[in-house]
Amino acid sequence: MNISRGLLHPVFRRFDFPRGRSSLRRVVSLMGLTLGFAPLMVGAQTVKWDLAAAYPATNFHTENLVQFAADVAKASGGKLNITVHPNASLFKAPEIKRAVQSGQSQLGEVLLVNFENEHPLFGLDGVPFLATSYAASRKLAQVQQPALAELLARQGMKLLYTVAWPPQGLYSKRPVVSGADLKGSKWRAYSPATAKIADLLGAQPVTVQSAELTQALATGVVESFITSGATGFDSKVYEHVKYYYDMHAWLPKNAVIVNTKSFDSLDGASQKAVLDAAALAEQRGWKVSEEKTQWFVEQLRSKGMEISPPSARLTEDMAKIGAQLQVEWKERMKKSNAD
Ligand code: PCA
Repeated sequence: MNISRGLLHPVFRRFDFPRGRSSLRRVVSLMGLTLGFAPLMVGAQTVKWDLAAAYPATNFHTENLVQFAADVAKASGGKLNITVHPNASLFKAPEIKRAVQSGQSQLGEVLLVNFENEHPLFGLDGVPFLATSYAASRKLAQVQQPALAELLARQGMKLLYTVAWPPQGLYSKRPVVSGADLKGSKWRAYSPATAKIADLLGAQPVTVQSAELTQALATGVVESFITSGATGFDSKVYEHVKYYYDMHAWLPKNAVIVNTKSFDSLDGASQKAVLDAAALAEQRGWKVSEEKTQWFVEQLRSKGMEISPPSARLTEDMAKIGAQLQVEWKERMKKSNAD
C-alpha cells in the first residue's frame, strides 16, 4: 500500500522521512500508535496501481485506458490512482498477462489471441472468418465472456472488459492476387494463428509485436502481414508497404485484466469505481473502434497506399485456410474440455 506524503497530517509533514517505503511505513505506524493518529492515516491512503499496455499512447485502446484511469480516479475520490504505461514500456506484449497474474503489475491490457497456445478459448476471436463484422464480433464476445472470465479467475485474474480491434486485412509490399503470391514472403505474425496462416501460405512467419512493427518494416524483416487499419496507421506502415486488401478476416480483442488479490484488497467503493469505469470503457471502446474503422483505411489511402477488396481468388484461398483453422480450433477446444 502506498502512502502519499502529500495527504499526511500536517504534523507528519514536518518530519523528514527516511527513504524507502517500508521504513516510511514503520515510522508512520509508530507515530500513529504513539500519537493516536492511526484512523486518520487509513482514510488518507492513496492506492497507486500500474496498468501495463502494449500499444502506442495515441492508439484508441490506449486512449480508452487513460480515460478509464481518469474515471476511476474521479469516482474513487482520488483514492485509486492508475498509471497507464503504453507501448510495451513496462512489459512486452506477451509478458503482460503473466505480470498481472503475479501481481508485478496490478492491471494490464492483453491481446487475447497471444495466449491461444495456453488455451484455445483465448484464440476464439482470432479464428479467421468466424465473426467478421462488429455485430457478429459483439455476439461472439458475449458468448465468450463467461468462459473467459472463469478461465482468468482460475489464473488469479479478473476480466474487466474487452474491446475489438477493427477488422483485419492483408498488407503486402507486392501486389497479391492469390494466396500463391505470398509464398516465400517474410510474414509478420502477432499470434499462433497468424503464424499458422503463414505456414499454410508457404510464407516465412516471424513474430513481431506491434511496438516493433515499424522497425521490422524499416529493416526489411517483414514484407507482408495481417492486421487492422488501426495498427497500419499507428505503425506508419504506408512508409514501406503499398497494398492493403480489406479482407475483414476477424476482429481480435484486447482484454483489460486485474490481479484478483489487488482487486480484493480495495474497499467496496473503489471496487465499484473500477467496475463502473470498466463497463463504460467497454462501451466507449467498441464504439470508437467501429467508428474509426473507415477513417483508418482512408488515412492509409491518403498516404499513398492502394486499398482494394481481395480478389475472388485470394478470398477463396484465404477462406480455405480459414476453414482449416476453424476445424483445428474446434478440435483443440474439444481436447481441452476433455482434459
Ligand atoms: N493490431 C494488433 C493486433 C490486432 C491489430 O489490429 C497488432 O497488429 O499487433
